[in-house]
Amino acid sequence: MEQCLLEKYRDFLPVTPQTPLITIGEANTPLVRSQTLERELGCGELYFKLEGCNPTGSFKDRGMVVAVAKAVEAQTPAIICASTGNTSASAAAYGAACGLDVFVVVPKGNIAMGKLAQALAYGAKILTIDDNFDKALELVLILAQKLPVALVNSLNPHRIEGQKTAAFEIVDALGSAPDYLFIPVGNAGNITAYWKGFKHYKQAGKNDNTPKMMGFEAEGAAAIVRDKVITDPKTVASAIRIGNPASWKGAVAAKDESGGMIDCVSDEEILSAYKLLACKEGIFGEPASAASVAGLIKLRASGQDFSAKKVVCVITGTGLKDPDTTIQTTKTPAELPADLDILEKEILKSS
Ligand code: AN7
Repeated sequence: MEQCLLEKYRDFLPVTPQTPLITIGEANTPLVRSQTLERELGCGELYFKLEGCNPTGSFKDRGMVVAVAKAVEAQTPAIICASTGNTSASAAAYGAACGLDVFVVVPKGNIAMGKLAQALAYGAKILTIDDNFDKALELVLILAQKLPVALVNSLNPHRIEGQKTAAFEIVDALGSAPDYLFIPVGNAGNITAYWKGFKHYKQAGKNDNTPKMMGFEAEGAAAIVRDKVITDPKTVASAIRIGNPASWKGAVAAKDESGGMIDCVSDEEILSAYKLLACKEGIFGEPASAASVAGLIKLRASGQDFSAKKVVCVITGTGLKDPDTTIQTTKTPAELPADLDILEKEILKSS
């Protein structure tokens, strides 16, 4: 049996002899080489880190397994988080696996259907508020102080510790760190975690180099890029509809220390990358995930040369989470009579 995340990377994680080595199959996700975009964008090597292959379909499971193991170790009876969807799905799953009560506070109307279905299926208590994610996080921080519940948002340092293992896996797969890491930025925990991971692995002698960290916010929620809190963030990529990122400083440090950048991409650029990724690579990521690829395409279009570079784009969550966006952004096929000739004509017409 494969070693679980908590066992495999225990020397790099806050794992003590008392920490339960829980797992529901997180991490060890594929790093796949591009089939088409590498050539079309003229990258030396282009890879996608498929974090949608985690058990709840997003990268959140890496940090959640550590946060929940530590909550169990501390004998906390319950966990709580605010979420745009993926954190709540992950918290609900790990909480269920460990017999904890799970409370998730989510913004009304702005969480993708698949994510809501997950929290329901895993039996979490869902508290929907008539406000956005930033307000949900604000409230949850106070509740976690008042009540005997552990906060499992990425302000919980164990989350960042777990999430940094994705950087370890990339180095292990490539034999070194890439030249560039493209990653979506919402609450900015993940970019902070990857940067920490690349630095820690370097200190341990696993890689000599570190990548330039290339973070991309959605244009309508680009607080870090604009250097101001966005009070009413808007984007089709509901996962990163966040106007006051909790790990703001971590993201800026990752950018500055690595010589990278934090930029933003429009909804149009996000949706275009989302479709390209599915149609040209066979990779169905959720809209927020496509912000990494949209960022790469944007920089290439502005003349940046990646021809001798190793580039990794993090695909943070699976597209199955958000079927509504797919249906709204593609053409629904017309219904046809069950007739052989008509079907044959249709096929010939489109081949
Ligand atoms: C698919 O679930 O914030 O910059 O509450 O679900 O670490 O926040 C999700 C964020 C990127 C941004 N891609 O990562 C939540 C939540 C996907 C995401 C991000 C999220 P961070």
